[in-house]
Amino acid sequence: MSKDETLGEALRRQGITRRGFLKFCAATASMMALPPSMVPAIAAALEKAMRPSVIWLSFQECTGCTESLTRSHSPTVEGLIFDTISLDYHHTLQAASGSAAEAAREAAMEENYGKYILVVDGSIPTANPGYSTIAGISNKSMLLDTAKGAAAIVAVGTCAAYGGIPKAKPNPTGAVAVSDLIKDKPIINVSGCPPIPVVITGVLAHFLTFGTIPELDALGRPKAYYGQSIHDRCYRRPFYDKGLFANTFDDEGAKKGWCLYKLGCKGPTTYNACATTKWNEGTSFPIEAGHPCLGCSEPDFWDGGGFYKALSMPTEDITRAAVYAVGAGAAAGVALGAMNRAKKARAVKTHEKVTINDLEKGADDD
Ligand code: FSX
Repeated sequence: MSKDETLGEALRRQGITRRGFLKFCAATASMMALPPSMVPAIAAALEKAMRPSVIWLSFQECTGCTESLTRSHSPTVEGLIFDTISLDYHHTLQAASGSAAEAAREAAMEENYGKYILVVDGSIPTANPGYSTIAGISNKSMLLDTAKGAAAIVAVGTCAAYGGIPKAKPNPTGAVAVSDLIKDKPIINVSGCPPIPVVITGVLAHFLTFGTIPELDALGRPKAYYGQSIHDRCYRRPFYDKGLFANTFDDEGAKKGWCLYKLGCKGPTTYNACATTKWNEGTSFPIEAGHPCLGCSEPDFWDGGGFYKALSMPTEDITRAAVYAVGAGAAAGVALGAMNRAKKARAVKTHEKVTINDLEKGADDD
């Protein structure tokens, strides 16, 4: 696809039928978490869409984010790179290295100044410019330079979005997030360690289709994917509501698939789409495999008080568990539970951030 032709023109040139095109649009709608009624609008927008240029920088990270992208299934990464976007520079996937790679970055910036999407994974060390360099350029300086001509920045992974594991105490490199250094560009945080591949491609597809960034939550994440907590959409939620918990990884509750809350599940304080989108082409997600959610899409998840330490149990749920145990006689307990549920529902509805501390405080207040 040449950079001067629209996506619609390119697809027709490749012999894609109208039916095939609409199928692609339906897949794009689902990838962007939009309803099927949006398919005609997406088709109209994609007909006219130009191929955007993408520059992808990787700083302090484990390459899990790129590994995640290369496992996206709709569209395939090959399609994404070669047909839909122009990935002009990617530290891990490109063949060029050293000064040849830097020349490619500079050429892409010059050619598409003001129009390219900058994708960043990894945090940026600020304690010493020599901690992480590429072709002799410090990460901070490369970010500041490349951000200048970007139309928008996608911070892929919790490291780029919030500092992630490199920022965990005692943060020896002085790691910071992209948004700590860049203040004058739209930034979309696609958090998760790693982030869900379909969410990465969904955000890029949104920009390609509408030329705008999606609606974001208070932490800069697309609401379409991060609007609800893992707990809200978890298939084990009915067990939580009935007070049925696994207490160890091999007890009867664990074998019966009961709620993992007491084993440290951070689902109630974690906002992401794992429970609905799932992983590996929609096969499963950690909780379905019997492991508590670690809360990896939230800021400072590594310092959050222990992966297997239970969040404090809100009294409403102990009350509800008691009601299930003793029958309908505990009307007062039900009323108290309803009041607290309403309080929590309000927080979820308005997407105020419900943190580990809030839940612990809620338990004390109750
Ligand atoms: Fe961080 Fe990504 Fe975790 Fe790893 O690039 S979000 S350590 S999965 O690789 O940045």
